[in-house]
Amino acid sequence: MVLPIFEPNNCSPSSNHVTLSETKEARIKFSQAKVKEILADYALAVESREASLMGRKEVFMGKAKFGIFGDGKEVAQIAMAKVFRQGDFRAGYYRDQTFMFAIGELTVQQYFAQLYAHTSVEADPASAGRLMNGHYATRLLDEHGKLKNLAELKNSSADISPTAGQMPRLLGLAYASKLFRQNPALKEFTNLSNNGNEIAFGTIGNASTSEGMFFEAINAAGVLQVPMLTSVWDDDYGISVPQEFHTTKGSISKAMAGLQRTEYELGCEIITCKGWDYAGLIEAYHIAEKICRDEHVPVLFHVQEMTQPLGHSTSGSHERYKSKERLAWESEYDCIRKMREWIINDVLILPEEVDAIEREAKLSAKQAKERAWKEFMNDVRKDQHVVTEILGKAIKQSSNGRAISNIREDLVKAVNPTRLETMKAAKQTVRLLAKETSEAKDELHKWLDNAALDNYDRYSSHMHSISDDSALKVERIDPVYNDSSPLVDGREVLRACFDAALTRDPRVLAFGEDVGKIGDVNQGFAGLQAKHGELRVTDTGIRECTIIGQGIGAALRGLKPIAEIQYLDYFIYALPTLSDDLACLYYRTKGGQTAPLIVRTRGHRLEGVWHAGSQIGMLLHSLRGMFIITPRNMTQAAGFYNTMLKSDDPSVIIECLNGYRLKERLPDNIGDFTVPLGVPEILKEGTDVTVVTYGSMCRIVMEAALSLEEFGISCEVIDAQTLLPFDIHHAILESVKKTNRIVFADEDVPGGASSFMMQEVLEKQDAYQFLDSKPITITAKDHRPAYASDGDYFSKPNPEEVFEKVYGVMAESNPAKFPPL
Ligand SMILES: Cc1ncc(C[n+]2csc(CCOP(=O)(O)OP(=O)(O)O)c2C)c(N)n1
Ligand SMILES: [Mg+2]
Repeated sequence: MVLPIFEPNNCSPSSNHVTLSETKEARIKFSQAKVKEILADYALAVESREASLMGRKEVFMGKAKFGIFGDGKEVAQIAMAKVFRQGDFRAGYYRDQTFMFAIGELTVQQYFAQLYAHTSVEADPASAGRLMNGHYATRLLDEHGKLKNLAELKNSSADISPTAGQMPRLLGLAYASKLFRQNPALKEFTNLSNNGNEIAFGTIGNASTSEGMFFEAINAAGVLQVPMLTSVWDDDYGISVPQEFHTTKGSISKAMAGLQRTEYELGCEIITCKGWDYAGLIEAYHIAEKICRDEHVPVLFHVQEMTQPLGHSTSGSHERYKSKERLAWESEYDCIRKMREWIINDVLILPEEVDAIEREAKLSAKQAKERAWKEFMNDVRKDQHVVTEILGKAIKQSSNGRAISNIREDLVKAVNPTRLETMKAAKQTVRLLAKETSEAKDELHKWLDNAALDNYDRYSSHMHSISDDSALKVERIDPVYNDSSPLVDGREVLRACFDAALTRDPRVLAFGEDVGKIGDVNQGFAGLQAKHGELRVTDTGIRECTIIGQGIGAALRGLKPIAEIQYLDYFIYALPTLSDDLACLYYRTKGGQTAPLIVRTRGHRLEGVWHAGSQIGMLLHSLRGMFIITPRNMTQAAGFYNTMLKSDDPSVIIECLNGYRLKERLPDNIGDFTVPLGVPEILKEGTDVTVVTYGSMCRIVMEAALSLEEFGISCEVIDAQTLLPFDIHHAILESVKKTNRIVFADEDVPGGASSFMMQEVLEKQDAYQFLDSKPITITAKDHRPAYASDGDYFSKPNPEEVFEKVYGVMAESNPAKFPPL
């Protein structure tokens, strides 16, 4: 038997659907307390709508750059908030203001502070002015960067703009509940979970359900059986594009009907409801909550017949693309209008009383908006006042007084001043004062120095953890060996490291394709599922994007996941979530949230186009905010895993695909030793030329260096070890001071990571001034490697090529000693 799709009986009656316990007649017998609650809900809906209306006006008046609002979605969000409890998490999108108000995690004042881009955590706790309006988040970390007691809080993970980008993370937030409920060793972490009772609430627009991430996440939730309650706010449009272009059968609940659980098969529950039906929504959300929270069954909650009275955003009007009929329908079915009618007709409240509630709600929104603007302006004007005063002095003290006076006048005249106007005025004045000395000039320079620090903090800080658990603060612990330390396959070094981590800390877990039963395709986890259980070492479907999301959500909730992407070549499927969500999480919340996920993968070289990837430049360009770690062997990799497991920063660790069977000595302290980030290792000392490389290329370069030695060329070979961060103490500069020549070698495309390293060393470390020869890069060809050993040899740098290129550098500087080969 197929369990029917739930529809509350006054939403869309159908004889097939489950009838709910209460009839409409029963529901309208309201207690006094209930009436109070209904009226408070109505007031909130009206206040939120007013915030949207005023927000739009603020943009049109030039007080904010852009606005996107939650109008037309208010009532459903109030209903959803009723079943959102302490410990629960939200992963949603830009329409959710009313929900955030309703759970008490956003004030109208904070809402406007974000609209204005007020760069203060107190004013805009979600993003400190870094994100455009409508991007919500609660602060999960305290001021020291430590996780708060999440089980006691109502939590929202931090929104991103790419539509459906919240879905992978949502899966992970729900997955954590399953782990907390089913793994007895996690019961002690009462600050993280109450026995896994937490629901992960997702919201997504109807059009965005077309994204692959949506389907991937919903399917995975059905497979995993996790408490993920995904609401689709369906207003029939995605900006200007109507439903028929988005969804098969014009309805996401119809399209997903095959996921519906049955008496005999696990699956998802699917519930539909109308966005204007307050009572129906409340009832339906209670049903959804029970299924999700108690049974850990994922629920897809399709809210239909929503409207968007103000149009998509401030970027254009919806009259351009909605028909007159549609606009008339939207006006009639506006959820606030419908709720008002229901309150008057069914709850029997007098229209005058409802009017009074509306007036009060609107006034409250207006006052909050005004407070937000006042505080924002006070903040911005502080600097404006200081600079106008200094410029005033400069006018008197400078021979360029007239020009400075013009600059000052423009600054004073600015109606809604921004920081950039003040900065521009200061910098233009500094130029005019360049040839003079004066008190005003000194003051202006002092102000500029301080402003640089303040603006760094406002706009560029918090790329990485600043807590005591920052990966950059993990100190080196050397590996320890004894005379009988065994020589084993590299994979066994890793396996021992993972075993120790799983034994040491119940929060550690690993998952990915083939990670569970066979212990990954290279057996780094061999036997560890049998030892530690299926919840700790786990197979997943082939779904790279949501493997990462699973990790992000679990890490946000205080666990220590290692999420595996089987090959670096398949990283591209995971990249959107890594780049848009994980890498910028700490930055976009200004330290409010972190997801210390370790992404494990393997790359560099083995066989063929899709099993020998080294797209490191791609990672460097898209994953700022994460650490990118490229160990040359499995011992270094193990040390880096130990480092990252101690930290609260996210990272990617790229193991050498061709290194698992090479012999390495197993350290006695396999679970304890650590390798610090950003500290290169000199693999071979030399005096003629410095060769900087990393990963699998270390062995190739070493082989070439030994051959070069025979020809009288002394190479200093340096393993960068980590690319982000890169050589934080400038060890490579010291080497260049000695050799005066430098070569960067790797397996990425020309202009990829080798160029990154070159910029780091020549520009950032200023090594250019010590060079006697042209700096060069040795890279793979422009294409990915062709198949088989010859394909590898002719596509990627080989020892002979490294020999010839380095020899060429020496030949150029001393042709007599090093004649052409
Ligand atoms: C990946 C991605 N593609 C395109 C956009 C631009 N965009 C922003 S909102 C939107 C429409 C979304 O419609 P829907 O999901 O129905 O949500 P609604 O705005 O209607 O609530 C688009 C195309 C985006 N933000 N992200
Ligand atoms: Mg829509």
